[in-house]
Amino acid sequence: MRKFSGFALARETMRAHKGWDRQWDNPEPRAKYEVIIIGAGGHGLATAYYLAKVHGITDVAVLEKGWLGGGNTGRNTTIIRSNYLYDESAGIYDHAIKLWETLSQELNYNVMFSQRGVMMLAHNVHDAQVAQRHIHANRLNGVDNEWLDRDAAKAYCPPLNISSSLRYPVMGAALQRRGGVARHDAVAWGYARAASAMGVHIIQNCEVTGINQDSNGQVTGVETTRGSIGASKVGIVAAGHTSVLMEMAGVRMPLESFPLQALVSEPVKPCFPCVVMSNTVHAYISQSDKGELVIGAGTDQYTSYSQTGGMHIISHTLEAICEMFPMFSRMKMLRSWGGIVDVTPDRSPIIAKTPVKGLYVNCGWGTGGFKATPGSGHVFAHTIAKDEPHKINAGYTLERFTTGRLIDEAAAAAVAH
Ligand code: FAD
Ligand code: PYC
Repeated sequence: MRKFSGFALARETMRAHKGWDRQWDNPEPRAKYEVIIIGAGGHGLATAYYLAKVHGITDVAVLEKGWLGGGNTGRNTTIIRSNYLYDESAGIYDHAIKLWETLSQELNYNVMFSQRGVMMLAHNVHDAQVAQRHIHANRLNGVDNEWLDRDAAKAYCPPLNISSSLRYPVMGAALQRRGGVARHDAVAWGYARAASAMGVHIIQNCEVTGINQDSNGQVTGVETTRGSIGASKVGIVAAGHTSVLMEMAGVRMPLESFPLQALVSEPVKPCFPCVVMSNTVHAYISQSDKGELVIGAGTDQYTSYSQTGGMHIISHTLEAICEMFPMFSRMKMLRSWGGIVDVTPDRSPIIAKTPVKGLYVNCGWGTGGFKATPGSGHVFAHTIAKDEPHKINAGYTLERFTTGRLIDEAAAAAVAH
């Protein structure tokens, strides 16, 4: 991957994104397609791309109620890592990192993937033990992760306050060097452009309002605000709204929807070298290529479809950030926003067939699905094309919530939810 610096980076970004809104067709919907994907976020667009690229299925429509990338894909804080505890998670998230590593070349679009390292702080003995358990489990799965003592954490991230007088002093950190960030909207645009070039229709301002089935329970298409559209396969990839759509097909989902917030500061010169997360104090931070500090909080504690969240959640996060990084205490907030995440009881996603023939679902990514975008699209496309899961998503079934074979990654989620 080429490394850009300063001015060259800005020039490259402008070049990559110039005319982005004209780089794919925005056609009228046809009466029928082979496959319909509901939701033009990163996961839906990646699914369409891999259906076309890997499986040769180009008769695909991606239906989006708003604008492409306007959901969580355009609202997230872009942290990418694969340092999860369980085998299923290591499988999907590391599959995704490997795809991230060549995604700009694959899409011929600079998604600005930057492997600057993700450091997760430990503030007490319990945190340190949990972090070390993760490190060992990750290594057994071939995923890089290493323990840094307090001074090594400070050397990796000089703005970090390691004073022992902090409310939650830093005792050390787990560092995944292959982790990092990417440019969120470029991911959506890159997949959209590449899928469109292979014949996929991306139809914005087209809300799905019903899912049609024949008398055998086979999907036959969808109702939308732009009329009925037929298809024998439909994939739902509509983070935050999955249970509403699945209910249209008569399936009740084990999901709850919560607002999750983030904010950015005014832009400043490069001063923050990596990504730092703390589960214990519910705060994480990185610096975007535009210079803003990107800061995120935990979810609100009540279910809601509002794309904003409680002020007390971000003020709690900012208290923690200012204590860990005192040099930021006088910076101004530029904007804050929220997205709706859907959360399963075991905090792991569902990427699966459903009880309705021809209906597939990809959801439940909670606070952490951006990092999975390429891997999720890749295995979901396989599931739809072959009508059976890829080995990487074989465990991410809907049935696990009735059989009890849970994955249970809550502790590795890194963001309270
Ligand atoms: P989306 O991008 O939300 O796409 C779903 C689309 O479906 C939307 O565009 C929506 O309009 C559309 N839709 C919904 N209903 C309908 C309908 N009826 N008809 C047609 N279209 C419909 N993850 C990480 O890995 N790292 C992070 O740092 C991170 N930070 C986050 C910070 C915040 C504040 C938030 C909100 C999320 C964060 N996430 C993070 C989670 C991540 O953003 C999501 O898991 C991921 O982007 C989901 O992608 P998606 O394509 O499934 O969903
Ligand atoms: O899953 O790493 C993550 C994450 C960071 C911020 C929100 N989610």
